[in-house]
Amino acid sequence: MSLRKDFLWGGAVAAHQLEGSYNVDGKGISVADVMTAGTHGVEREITDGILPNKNYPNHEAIHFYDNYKEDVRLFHELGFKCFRTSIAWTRIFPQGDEDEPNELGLQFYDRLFDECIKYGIKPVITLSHFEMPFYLVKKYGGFRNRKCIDFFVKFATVCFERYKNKVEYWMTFNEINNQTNYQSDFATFTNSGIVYQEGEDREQIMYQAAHYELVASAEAVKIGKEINPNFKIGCMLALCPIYPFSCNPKDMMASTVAMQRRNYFGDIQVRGKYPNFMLKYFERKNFKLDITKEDLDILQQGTVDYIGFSYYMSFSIKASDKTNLEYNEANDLVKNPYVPASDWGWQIDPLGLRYTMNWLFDRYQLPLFIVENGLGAFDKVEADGKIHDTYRVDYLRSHIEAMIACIEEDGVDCIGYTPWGPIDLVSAGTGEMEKRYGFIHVDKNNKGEGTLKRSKKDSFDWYKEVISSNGKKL
Ligand code: P53
Repeated sequence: MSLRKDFLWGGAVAAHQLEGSYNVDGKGISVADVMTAGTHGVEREITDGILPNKNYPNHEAIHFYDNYKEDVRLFHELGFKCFRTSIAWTRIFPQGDEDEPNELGLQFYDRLFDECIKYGIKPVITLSHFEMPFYLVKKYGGFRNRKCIDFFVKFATVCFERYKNKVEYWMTFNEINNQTNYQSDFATFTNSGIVYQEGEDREQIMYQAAHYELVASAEAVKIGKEINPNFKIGCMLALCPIYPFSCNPKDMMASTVAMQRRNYFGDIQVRGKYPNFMLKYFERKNFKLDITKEDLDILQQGTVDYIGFSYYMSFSIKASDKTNLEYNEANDLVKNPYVPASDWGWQIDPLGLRYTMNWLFDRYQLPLFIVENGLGAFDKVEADGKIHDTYRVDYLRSHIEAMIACIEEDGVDCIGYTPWGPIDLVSAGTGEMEKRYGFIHVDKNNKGEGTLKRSKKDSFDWYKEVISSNGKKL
């Protein structure tokens, strides 16, 4: 086994992190539009609407909305076979509960997809990538409300119908499992539009929202396949494997539980039903969840075709007395002494990608699609005016090597690789511009200053060769 001839090399972004033009052509305000810029260690602030004198980095981002032609041409120069982006929900349904979609928003994605297709680049589309309408948060409480299932399904249906001849690969919810970190205000807000009130049982609310999203995802898959049976619709999981800290059987069991708890979403999206360990957990916690017989039927009818996942880092866990029953992502994870970390503390572990691919393929036997991977790093323009980003190349090379070994030696079926942020963009986690992933540099700093001019980093030529040699020249 080796890389397929049609292996989908490309890059991945999300609408809110690069488009800008946040209030243009009828677009509504999304959850990303009410988040300020933070830094490593300083969380982004979630404000109640757009307030004066705050820095909202997604409002302008890198102005891809007007610059997409130049950027797609650069992607073509890199040799992209595909380009993963999302459709900003608020361009299509500005508030989220309208009867009719916004035609100007739909037209933007027609232009963008046509531009990609012109160069033979397949659009790979995420429907909901941390950018649900803020109005749905205010009026309905986000995905704590069952009504959001219908709003999402309507949005998905409109997109499937409109782009059925332009887009083949879809994903429903980006990193749907990130919200298991319910202690963070950020994760559940970006995934599900949840704003917690004092004293609420956050965990129960998260599982309820997650359930509605899983139902919405399944219903969308089902409808999508009716609209075009050739669609490939995947789930999208943030796969951070959680290793046992030691070979102490208790650490091993803690790792098993943590992996189950973080990744049960995939079990449902692939197999169409809740795994027993989750049903038992809900029972034990005495959660009162609204899960109906109809919901369970829909989950079975809308299973996915492939496993889309992001891989950036691995975690590890040390058992505490109560870990097995009360696993808590925020408290139980520990630093791994065997791997280095990025400037943002993300543990760099290329072999972990091979482990993860095996774990996913053993579990699901479905094709894998690595739809995000990369190193967020500070770049410096050197005296010769260029960025010599060897650290970025080192990171990507080691991960691609692990991926190819996994395909060739372990026989894992993997259809593509789209590293995160081929062009510098706004960080989701911190809102910074200077946490950069790109092969293409964008002249803009954390304060929002800069010309937005695009230029190639050293990694640009490197990745171009990787693609043209189909992974042979690394
Ligand atoms: P940033 C956390 C953990 C793993 C992936 O992240 C994550 C997050 C959220 O921060 O998000 C994904 O920009 C996400 C992208 C995001 C990318 O990883 O924080 O799908 O939207 O930009 C990188 O460095």
